[in-house]
Amino acid sequence: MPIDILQTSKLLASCEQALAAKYTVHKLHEAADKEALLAAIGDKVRGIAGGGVKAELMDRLPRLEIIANFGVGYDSIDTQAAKARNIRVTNTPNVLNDAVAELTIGLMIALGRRIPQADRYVRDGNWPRGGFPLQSELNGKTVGILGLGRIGKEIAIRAQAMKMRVVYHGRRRQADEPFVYYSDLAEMARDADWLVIIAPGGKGTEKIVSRQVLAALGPEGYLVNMARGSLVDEAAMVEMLQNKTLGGAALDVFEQEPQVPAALFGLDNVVLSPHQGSATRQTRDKMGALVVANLDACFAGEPLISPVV
Ligand code: 8YV
Repeated sequence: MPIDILQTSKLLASCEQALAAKYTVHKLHEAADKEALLAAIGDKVRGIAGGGVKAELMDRLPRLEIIANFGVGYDSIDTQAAKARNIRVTNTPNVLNDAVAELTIGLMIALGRRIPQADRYVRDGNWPRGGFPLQSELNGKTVGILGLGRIGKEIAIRAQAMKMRVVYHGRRRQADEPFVYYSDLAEMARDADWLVIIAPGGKGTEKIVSRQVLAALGPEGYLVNMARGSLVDEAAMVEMLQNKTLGGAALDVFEQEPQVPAALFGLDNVVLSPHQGSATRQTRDKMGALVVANLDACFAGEPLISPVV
């Protein structure tokens, strides 16, 4: 008898095919009547593929053994509730480091040189009337990385290739890293030209990029958020981008995705991106394979590949 799995979000076709080949998959995210689906199959489900899992859902699945999250960030999963119920949780680390780091540098150059705005300038036929305003470069600037983890380190390597000076803030100093450590985020923001956010979301980091930190980054400073919208005081950020007390922002993530504050749409000191750090075929394939491999390991009684709980 194939094992019953609950899928909670849309996954890549390759991942869905691999799951369907081995498991009986129930798609909660596609169910017109979610209650009815859970009532019908809840007591059979032994695994979840996808994120967004709260304690209430776990309680509907008494035989649940594993939640295999599609993504490195697992802030949409109540890990404490999982632990309390002896449910394992896995994520998809490492396979997306390069993709996210590449997009980070891409968005930095896009913002510094106003690439989307320049593209629009040409398309709108403005070039013959005069050149595009002069912009700024990355080289010679200091980038402060908030969260020097697996992805943060890949960003640091690439920032150095852009001839930037790298500093970082996190919970603790990392003795093996050559970069200057700031124990105080606002101090780092004050000293940096760029602040790149690549730390985990969740309660522990909620709005740590506060109005005060944004003010320290200042009118010449650029913010890049590749992590979660929850880390930033978004209302303060929007206001400060509008009145130019913050120089600019390149944003891949937002507080209420896919909703983006409409006030950002009219600003020319902003580059917007629809949460696509890991969104390449190459990387999403690897993430999907890791979801399947963790489920397979769990049900084979083998060690999980990438457990977080
Ligand atoms: C995914 C991400 O887009 O890995 C993460 O934490 O934010 C992204 O890679 C997302 O998790 C998929 O739902």
